[in-house]
Amino acid sequence: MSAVVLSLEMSHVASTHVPRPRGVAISDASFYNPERDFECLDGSRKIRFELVNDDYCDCGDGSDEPGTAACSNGRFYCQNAGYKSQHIPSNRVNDGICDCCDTSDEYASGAKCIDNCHELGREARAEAEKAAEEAKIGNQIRLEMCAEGKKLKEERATKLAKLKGDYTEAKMIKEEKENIKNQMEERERAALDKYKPVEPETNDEVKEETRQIEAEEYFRMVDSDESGTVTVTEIQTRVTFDRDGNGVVTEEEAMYFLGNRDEVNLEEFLERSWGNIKPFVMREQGAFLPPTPPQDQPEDHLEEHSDDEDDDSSDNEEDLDHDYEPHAEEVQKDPEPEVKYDEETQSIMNEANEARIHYQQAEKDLMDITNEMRDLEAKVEHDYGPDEVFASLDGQCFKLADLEYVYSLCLYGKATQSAKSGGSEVSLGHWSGWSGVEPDKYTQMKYDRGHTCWNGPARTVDVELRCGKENKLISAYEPNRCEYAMIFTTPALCDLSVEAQSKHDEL
Ligand code: MAN
Repeated sequence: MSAVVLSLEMSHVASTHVPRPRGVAISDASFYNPERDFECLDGSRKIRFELVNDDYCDCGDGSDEPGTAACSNGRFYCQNAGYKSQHIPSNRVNDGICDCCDTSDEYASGAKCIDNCHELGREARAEAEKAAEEAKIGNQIRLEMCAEGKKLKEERATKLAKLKGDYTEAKMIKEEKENIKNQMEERERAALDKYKPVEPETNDEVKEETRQIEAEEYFRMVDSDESGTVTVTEIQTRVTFDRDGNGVVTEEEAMYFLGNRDEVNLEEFLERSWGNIKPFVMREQGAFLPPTPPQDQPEDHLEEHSDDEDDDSSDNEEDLDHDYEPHAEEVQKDPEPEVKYDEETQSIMNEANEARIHYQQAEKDLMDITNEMRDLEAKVEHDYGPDEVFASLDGQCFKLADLEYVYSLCLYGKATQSAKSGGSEVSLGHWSGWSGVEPDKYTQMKYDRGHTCWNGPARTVDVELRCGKENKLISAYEPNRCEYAMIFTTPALCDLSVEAQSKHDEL
């Protein structure tokens, strides 16, 4: 039998002009020399050449039986002329199933195999041509993406340098405005002092004691959660502290009253806050009597006057009084006399308000610059691949719908899933980094820290990137529960020099 098999092998091989036993690749032909004993490819033993392909497994690595199914771990080589040559496990030889398109694996089984290598080759070539055409177009776009990426990098560096200058300037302006504001507030406090009711003559000790009692009472009232500290939030809930009368007690306004702290305890309140708070509380309570209270004016006149004031005055003081809701015991009283300040005090208050507004604007400008710098710095840190090719994709989002969900992928941002049936968007993950293995680092990206699955892990996405003539999300699925996979085509990966190299390796 072995002689028959051997002769068959050699005659088959003769047609390829390289004499080698059946199932041996051209590249391995030199190991199978009929003039010499055969040495198993793993070097484990030597056998007579006649024992190669004798349908009996002698080598541990199966290398003596490449053309029979005698070894469980051998490999059979199909030439597949007209298509791609390949290796199949040798135990599939003559098993009645056609594995090789040239039918060579079923040489003695009687299986009716048809040689369709040429047809497969034609199809593969057509596809390769299409892919090459796509890669050519993609490569052109890739070059444009690189140019855009480099431009973006330069623009970002220039912008960052400018912002650093702006930051220094904005910080100076803020400090300047803060100084002006502090000075104006000092003047405002002094001016408002004039309006304090004349207190009966008391000695200093009694005065201090009264001050403490009053401050403590106020502290307890404002400390609504009775935590022992008054916080910015607690201050913000009281209209008394709306200094500029715009209807909102800003954090900055609140901090002013807390002596630039987030929260104060009673001791600190007495020391730092009460001095700032007191004039406003008194004003709220109507303690600053107008120099000439319109006592004998009829009520309707008073109201009219008050409306007029509200209408044509941008003065915040009036707004503040207007917003103020009296306490229950005060509701019984007749309409409170309109608090009027002398011209100079009013003008100081207006100037103080203006100074506060300018300071707030300067503070906002500085904050905007800081935020912009932080965003830019994050972008400068990003790895945009060779020649910044992926930079222009930063922030771009791509969507894809299947039967149940709409998936979205924002590059360098986050990936989401929205059920078509409604409900809130589910985060599948945030940009984590490139996860491909060198030298193909830029063919995989990872998004993680998505919404946690019920009784499961936080969602993650692995994105595979492929060369394509457009940036497009072409596939999104969930291979394992809460582990998602996406395929994204991009011209960024259509590098013709790399393409040409891999084609060459393949054929
Ligand atoms: C949602 C979707 C699914 C996911 C389940 C897990 O229905 O996010 O993709 O598998 O939650 O409970």
